[in-house]
Amino acid sequence: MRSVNQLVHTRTRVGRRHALMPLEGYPPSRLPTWPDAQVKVLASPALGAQFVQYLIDLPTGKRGSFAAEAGLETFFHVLSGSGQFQDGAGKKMAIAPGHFGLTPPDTSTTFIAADALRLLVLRKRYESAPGVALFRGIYGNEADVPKQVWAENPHSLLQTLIPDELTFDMAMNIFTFDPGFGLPVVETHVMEHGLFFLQGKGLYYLEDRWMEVEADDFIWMGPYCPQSFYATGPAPARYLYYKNVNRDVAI
Ligand code: UGY
Ligand code: MN
Repeated sequence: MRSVNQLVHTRTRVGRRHALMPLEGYPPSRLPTWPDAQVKVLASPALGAQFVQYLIDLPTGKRGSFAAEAGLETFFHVLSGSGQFQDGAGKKMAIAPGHFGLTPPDTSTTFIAADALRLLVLRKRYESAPGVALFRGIYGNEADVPKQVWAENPHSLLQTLIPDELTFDMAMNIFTFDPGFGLPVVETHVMEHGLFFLQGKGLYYLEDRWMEVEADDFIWMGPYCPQSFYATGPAPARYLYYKNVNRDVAI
């Protein structure tokens, strides 16, 4: 919250196929299954996205859950805090910063905060494909996921949290760019992104404009939104982004 002496000028931009939304602009809401949490709905179909992404602040000692819902898969990533995760398929794990998981459709997910948890959660309708078996839940910590040199440039590193296998219809990746480095072209593609900026700052190209971005910004990029990025400032820039992958286009 800004002080009463400050201006309300904003970097927020919402367009037909992109949005840049710094966190300060989201009023928190509550959800029936997360009664004690402050929830920010970062992206939803109302924006144009074909997924729902949440930022959830769960206070110490509290719990929240998503019920099993037909066809909906659930990804989570722990930004801060610690506690317990369990899903309706019997998976249980202690969670701390960097832990993530992807739970298959029709399975509940529950979180209990030992120390105030800040979670990113993304839910979408799983797209099955003929001859492709449904995935099993996958869980880990970003610290254990190798940083691979991306685009033949050791100043741009990519971590692929979900294996690039046909059974998965989504990617969740973390980019780390040294200052001055980024995407070498303006990309334009059918896949959409939900992007949470984790660290540092930089310039993001969205649609037809360069925009300043920094930690705690959320960006939605819809299909065919022209996009590019380079890191500025003294520290590497890191962002976690969702991408729908591995499926044909319904016509
Ligand atoms: O995977 C991607 O499409 C990625 N290079 N896009 C992005 O970072 N905006
Ligand atoms: Mn992209």
